[in-house]
Amino acid sequence: MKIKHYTAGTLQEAMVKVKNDLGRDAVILHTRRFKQGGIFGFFGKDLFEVTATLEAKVPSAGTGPKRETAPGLPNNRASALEAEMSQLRQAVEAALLTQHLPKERTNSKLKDLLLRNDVEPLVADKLLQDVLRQVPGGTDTPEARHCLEQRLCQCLSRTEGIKLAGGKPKNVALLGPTGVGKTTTIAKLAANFTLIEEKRVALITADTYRIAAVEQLKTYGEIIGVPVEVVFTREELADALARHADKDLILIDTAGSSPRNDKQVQELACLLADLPDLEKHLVISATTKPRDAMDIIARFAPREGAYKLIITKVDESDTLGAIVNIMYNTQGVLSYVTKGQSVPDDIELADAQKLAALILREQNYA
Ligand SMILES: Nc1nc2c(ncn2[C@@H]2O[C@H](COP(=O)(O)OP(=O)(O)OP(=O)(O)O)[C@@H](O)[C@H]2O)c(=O)[nH]1
Ligand SMILES: [Mg+2]
Repeated sequence: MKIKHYTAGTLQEAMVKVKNDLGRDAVILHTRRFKQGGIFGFFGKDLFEVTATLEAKVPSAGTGPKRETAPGLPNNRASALEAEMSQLRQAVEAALLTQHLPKERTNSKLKDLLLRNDVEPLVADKLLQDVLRQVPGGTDTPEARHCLEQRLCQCLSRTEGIKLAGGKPKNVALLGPTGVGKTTTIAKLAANFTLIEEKRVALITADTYRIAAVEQLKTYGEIIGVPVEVVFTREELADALARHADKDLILIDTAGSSPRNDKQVQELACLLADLPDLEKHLVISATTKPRDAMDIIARFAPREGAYKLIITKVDESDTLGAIVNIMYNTQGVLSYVTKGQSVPDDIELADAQKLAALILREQNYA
């Protein structure tokens, strides 16, 4: 029996060497991981060695002629080893299979496009699977592209801005991490509802962590011509809301909190808990890393569907995939997209068709 050893940086690479050299009938006899180089076993490079042969076919347990037990090994130990080898072989073959899937499935132009847009690989795969179900001919056709656009639209279709209540004030609080644009967005909304829709608006800020934050909102209030209240407690917030019962819209600014700071997140939740008819809009920057965005949503809006999402700074991000990831993975409703620092211009209602088209054309709002 001719036994050969194959070494590589990963087990998969070593197995590819085995398959290339011995073909698919290679029998794996042994695998091991070892370190090369380094000092006293430290800092060495991890390597994998696969020992394989072509000639000694190991019959599978329970089938074929009765085989002889390997010398020195009791019967049950030999079959345990055999089972282990068979499992290893199956695992390696499965790994090799995914490595050599037809290009169409793993590397289509549409998938590349989604990945370039920072859509997470898993989300991209799921979207393309849906496309393939409707257009079985493959993903690199105009039909598939059209179908993907529709699928993206569907994924982004939960959109709704602020709907005024009529007869009583609509209370809207913006919350989210620091510096994402909460106060600027409140100014944009206040200006649009006051100057364009001619509604009565009041602003309340609960961001008393920084003097500058209060001054920032007061300045916007003066320019737009709307009253601004500063509150420190839940009771003061409830009183301020009651004082503006004659308004159409009351926008509440909150202090930015780190999602990792439990105390801040808890304080914010307490401040806003049980307020009548309060609509919460979670503000997330389009530049946020996908994993961080999911973390922010989990921390600030743990109850699914109980919040709307404002995506800010889309002008600062090259890609819009972050919005797809969030909408695919949550039940949130998109309300607004902000696209610059200019008040009141740089805000618009979230529009699923526009977002889907921008993603497919690899364009952004800038
Ligand atoms: N490019 C860009 N900048 C924005 C946008 N929205 C806000 N900004 C800028 O982001 C910075 C922070 O905005 P703020 O509104 O103060 O953010 P915030 O979330 O209230 O910040 P904290 O109150 O400190 O948590 C400012 O320089 C804004 O002009 C946007 O859509 N695009
Ligand atoms: Mg602020």
